[in-house]
Amino acid sequence: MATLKLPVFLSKVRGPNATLQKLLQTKSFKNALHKHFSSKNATPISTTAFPEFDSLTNLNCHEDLYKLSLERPELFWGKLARSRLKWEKDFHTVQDCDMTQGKVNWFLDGKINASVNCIDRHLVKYGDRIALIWEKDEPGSQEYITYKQLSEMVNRLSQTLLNHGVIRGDRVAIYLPCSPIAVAAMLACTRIGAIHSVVFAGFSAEALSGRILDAQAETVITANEEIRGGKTINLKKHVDEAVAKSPCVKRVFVYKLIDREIKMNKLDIPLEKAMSESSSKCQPTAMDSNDCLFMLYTSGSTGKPKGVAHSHGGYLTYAAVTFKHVFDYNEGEIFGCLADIGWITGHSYVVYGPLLNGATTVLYSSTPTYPDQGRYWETVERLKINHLYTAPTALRLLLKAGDSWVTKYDRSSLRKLGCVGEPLNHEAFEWYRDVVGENKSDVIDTWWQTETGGICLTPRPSNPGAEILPAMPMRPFFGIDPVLLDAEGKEVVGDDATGALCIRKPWPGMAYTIYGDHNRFIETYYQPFKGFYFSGDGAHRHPGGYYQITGRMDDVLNVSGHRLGTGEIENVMDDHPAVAETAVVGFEHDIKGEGIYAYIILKDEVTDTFEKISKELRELCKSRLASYAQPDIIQFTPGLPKTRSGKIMRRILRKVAANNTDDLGDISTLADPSIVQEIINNHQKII
Ligand code: 6R9
Repeated sequence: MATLKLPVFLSKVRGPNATLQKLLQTKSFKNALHKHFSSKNATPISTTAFPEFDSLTNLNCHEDLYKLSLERPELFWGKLARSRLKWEKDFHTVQDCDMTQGKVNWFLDGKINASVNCIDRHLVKYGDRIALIWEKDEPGSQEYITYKQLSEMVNRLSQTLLNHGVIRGDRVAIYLPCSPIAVAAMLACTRIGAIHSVVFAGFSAEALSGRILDAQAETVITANEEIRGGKTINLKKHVDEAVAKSPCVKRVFVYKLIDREIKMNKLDIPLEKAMSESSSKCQPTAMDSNDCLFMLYTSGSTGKPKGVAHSHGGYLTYAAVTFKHVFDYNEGEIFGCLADIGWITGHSYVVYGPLLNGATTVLYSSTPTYPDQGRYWETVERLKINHLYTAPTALRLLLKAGDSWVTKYDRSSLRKLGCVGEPLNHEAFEWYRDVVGENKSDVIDTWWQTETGGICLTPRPSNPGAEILPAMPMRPFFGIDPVLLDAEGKEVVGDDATGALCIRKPWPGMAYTIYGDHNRFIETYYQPFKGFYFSGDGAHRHPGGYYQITGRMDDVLNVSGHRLGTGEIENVMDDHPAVAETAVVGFEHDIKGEGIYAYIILKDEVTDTFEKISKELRELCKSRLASYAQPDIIQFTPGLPKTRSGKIMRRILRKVAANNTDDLGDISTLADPSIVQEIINNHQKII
C-alpha cells in the first residue's frame, strides 16, 4: 500500500504543547484539579438510567459501563438500539465497520422508520403531550403543538409529497426557519424514505443553489417570509433566485408562515392547500438501517461544502441515547436547544434526540438579543425551560450586556446548562455557571461535529456526582474511544498530552459518506491517520484523562517554532475585563515565521484608551502563557466576520492580517458581510 501524505497542517503537530502546559499552571486550573483529585474518582452509575444492563451484575459504576461499551459494543449498542427504538424488522448484526477504509454499517438488515420512532409510537400514551413549543419572534407569542397535532401535520405532508411524485431516495431541500412546519417537513421526508437536506434559511440564494445542485434535489420546501429580530426576511425571493440557477428542481412547496400573499411561479405549490387536500394518514416506509436518512452540508468555512450523510439505524440510536444521557433528561422536562434546525445541533438536539425520547422541545426562531439582551432569560422564565443548550458565542455576547439582564428573570427551572460549537472560554463558563445557573446547574460543554452525528465528549453522561472542570468537555461518551496522535500518526500517551483528536472505534452516530463523493469522505476523515477517524481538531488530555479542545488544527500558529492554539491566546485575552470577544490569526512574519494578529471587540461601557488596553493584553498573554504569545498586532474592531451559525470565518481575518484583501472569496454566508469592509478600513489605519 502506498504511503499516504499527511495534510500540511498536520506537520504542525509535534511534541507537547509548551503554551498549554503554562496555562495549566494557572491558579484556577490548579484549584480545579486539586478539587478533582481530592474527591472520589469512580462514580456510582445511576441504576435507573440503563435498565437494559440490570442483569449484568459486574457493573458498579459509570466507568464499568463505559468499559463495557468499548469492549462489547455489540452487546452495548445492540441492547440499546432494540430497547430505545422501534424496529420494523430486527437487525442480525450490530455493526460491520472498518476504520481503515472508512466503511460504516450499523444494525445490518434492520428495517426502521424515523417518523414512526419520533411520533407514532408515542401517540397512544402521550398523544396530548406537547411535542414542540414554537418560540416565535415576539416574546409571548409562542405556540404549542402536541404529538397528535404533529402527527397529523407529518402524515398530510408526507402524503402531499407522494401525491406530487416525490419517491423514496429523492433528495428534498428544506429552506425553512426553525418552526413546526420545518420539523414536519423533515419527518415527512423520513416517513416516505426521501432524504432531507436542510439548508439554513439565512443562507444566500447562491449557497442554497449550490447545495440543491450538489444533491440534485428535485423538490424544495420553503415559506413566503419569516420575521426574525423584528425584521421581515423574504425567503421566497432567495428560493426563486436559487431555483432559477438549479435546473434539477421540479417543484417548490411554499408555506405561508406570514399571512401575506406573494407571487407564485410555475413550479410553486401552496403547501397548506396541498396538505388539506391530502389524506391525514400516510403509511410509513420501512427503510433499511443503512439507507440515507439525511444529508447536511458543513459550514463551508473552507472549500466546497460537504454533504455529510447519516444513515437511519446508527444515527437514530446515537441521537436517542446521547440526548437522554448527556443531559440526563427526565420525562416531562422542557428541552431548550436554541440552535437552528439548519445545523447538526438542531437536527440531533432540537428534532431527533428530543422527539425520539418523547420530550418537549423548543423551536427558537428569534435572535439572542431581540427585543433586548434579556430575551434568552425571559424565554427561560416564560417557558420554564429545564435544559438550555446554546453556543459560547451567544454566551459571550450576553455576558457583555451585563448581569442585570439575567438576574431580573426567574431561572429556577434550569437544571442543565449545555454548550456546543467552539471552545467555551473560562470567563463564559464561569458566567454561565455562576450568574445564569446561580451555581445550581451543571454546565455541560459538549464536543462533537456534523460528522459525529451526536455528542462525543461530555462531562457527565448519566454520571451524577462526577466532577466538572471548567471549560472542557472532559469525558468520552459511551462507545467513544478518543485518541491523540502526533504528526507521524503515533499515539500520544499519558495524562498530559496534546495531539490530533481522533476516534479509534466505530460509534453509531458516525457519518457514512459525503454525498456523491465517497473518496473525499475517506481522504478527509480516514486517510490522515490510518485506522482512525480524524476530527480535524486538536485536543489536550489532562490528568484524569480529561479532554480539552485546543481548536481546529488549521488554526494552530507556529510562532518562533512554538506551537500556539489561537484559542489559547483568545481565552487569556477574553478574561480581560474590558474585552467582549477576540479572534486571533497568524500572519507571515519575517523573523518569527508566524506572527500573532489579534482582533478585539471591547465591551460597550469601556472608557480606557486603546493604548492602555493593548499594553494590558500583551502583559496578560505574557504572564498567563509566554512571552512569545503576545500579539504582534492588535486591531480593535466593532465586530467579527461570523457565519450564521456563529463561527468566526478566520479565512477573512487571515487575509486582512496579511494585507491581502483583493480576493476574499465567498462572503455571502456571513451573518453581516458589511463588517468585512469595516475591518479592512480599520486595518489600513493600523498600518
Ligand atoms: C456540533 C457542531 C464542529 C466543530 C468541531 C470543533 C468545534 C464543537 C466544541 C467545539 C470546542 C466544543 N466544536 N464543539 N470546539 N469545544 N465543545 O458544532 O458541529 O458545526 O460540524 O462543528 O466545532 O472545532 O470540529 P459542527
